[in-house]
Amino acid sequence: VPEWLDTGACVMRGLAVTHAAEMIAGIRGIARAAPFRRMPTPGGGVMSVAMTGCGAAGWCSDTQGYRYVARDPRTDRPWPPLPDAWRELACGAAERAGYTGFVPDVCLINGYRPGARMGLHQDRDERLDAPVVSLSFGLPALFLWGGLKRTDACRRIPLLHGDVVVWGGPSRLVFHAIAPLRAGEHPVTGPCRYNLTFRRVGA
Ligand code: MD3
Ligand code: FE
Repeated sequence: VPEWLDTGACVMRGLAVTHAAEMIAGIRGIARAAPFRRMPTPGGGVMSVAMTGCGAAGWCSDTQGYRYVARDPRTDRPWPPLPDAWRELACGAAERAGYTGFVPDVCLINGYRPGARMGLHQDRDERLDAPVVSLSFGLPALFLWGGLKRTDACRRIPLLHGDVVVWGGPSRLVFHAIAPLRAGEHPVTGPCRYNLTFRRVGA
């Protein structure tokens, strides 16, 4: 049952909960081939969130800026393949939100430990004509949902284990952030939160 946040954006509570154990096992497999790493930022800092990914490209940040790259800079190997079952789950979630024909080609995987956060940003490095589908697993997070201007006020939306968010169309460029993760233990992930975002990068 989609809960609409705004035109084009909705949360589907618990939609992925039955897939959690299998997807977390999949994340661990991907992380063996393409380890989680905290990336440098153009501003000279280091991100508190650890990242990896799978599919045709991976998102990278360094002192030069942000971009998608076809090979993992840490290993110089291609990113692990995007599992078909993951693509189908993301496509099905997009369809429930009204986005037909979404075929993601990348999945970015964020790993949060207590204290990790993601500052206010827009996602504009991939195709803007495709939606983004997000799956959350493990510890709860407070998601901050802003507007199209950086200075717009943010709504606070808790994201729990198994929650799915889809956003596209008029909401595709909304500013958003994740507040610092609170300490805790989750029965499936331990002291950790994972967020998977499915996106379209290529033609
Ligand atoms: C974006 N990840 O990887 S996803 C990111 O939980 C990112 O790790 C966050 O932002 C995370 O770029 C949030 C959930 C989300 C939900 C609604 C949005 C992202 C959104 C609405 C508009 C834009
Ligand atoms: Fe984002």
